[in-house]
Amino acid sequence: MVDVGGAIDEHRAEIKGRTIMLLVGRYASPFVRRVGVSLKILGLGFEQKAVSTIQNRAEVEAFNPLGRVPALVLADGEVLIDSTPILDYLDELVGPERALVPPSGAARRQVLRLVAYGMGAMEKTLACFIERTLRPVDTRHQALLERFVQQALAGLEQLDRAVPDGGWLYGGKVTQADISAVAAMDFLRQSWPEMLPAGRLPRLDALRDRAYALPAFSETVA
Ligand SMILES: N[C@@H](CCC(=O)N[C@@H](CS)C(=O)NCC(=O)O)C(=O)O
Repeated sequence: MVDVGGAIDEHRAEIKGRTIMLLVGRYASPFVRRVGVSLKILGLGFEQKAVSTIQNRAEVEAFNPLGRVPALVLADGEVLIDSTPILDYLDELVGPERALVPPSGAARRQVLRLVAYGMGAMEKTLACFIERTLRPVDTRHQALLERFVQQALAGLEQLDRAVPDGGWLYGGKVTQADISAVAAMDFLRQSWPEMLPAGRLPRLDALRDRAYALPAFSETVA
């Protein structure tokens, strides 16, 4: 939760009287996407404010002083930032039976381990994106770029190995591990397609195909 004072005032009209949650950010961000997919899987109604951190910087900062997405505005105007605490809140909201991360024990540890591979891959892909597209050409660091992509692929390779034949990553149903894996894979493929040709991570490709049969995934494509 953040202090929503000052900067957010101009968005009060939008926030006030809200009866459903507002997801701030675009699905081009894998962090926003994992929240969007989770909201849909859990059947929680929400609206989306598809702002860009580059083109709509002031608007994003009104919701999150860090200028990052996602943010989630709750029905009472409270603003949550950062995908992990947002998803933690959603799991709490629906209760342990429906939560996308198991509540305790070995099951929780395993799902969180897989989520960490996906999150790591997203973070390293974002670092590649910054290095390749935002940094001035003459200041780019080739060795760092190679390291970032190797790290992103290492996370995805771990996930690829963990996909069981014909199934989800853990426990026979969709968990946050699957959501984050698909978001991470799509992000690398969209940002740098040559790094992830079809067939390089075949089990993850199969998981992605299964996931895309669900509207939560197919309706949240960037
Ligand atoms: N740890 C954060 C990462 C969020 C993040 O880095 N989002 C990117 C978009 S992919 C962003 O807003 N970048 C803008 C910036 O940092 O200036 C989360 O899980 O939500």
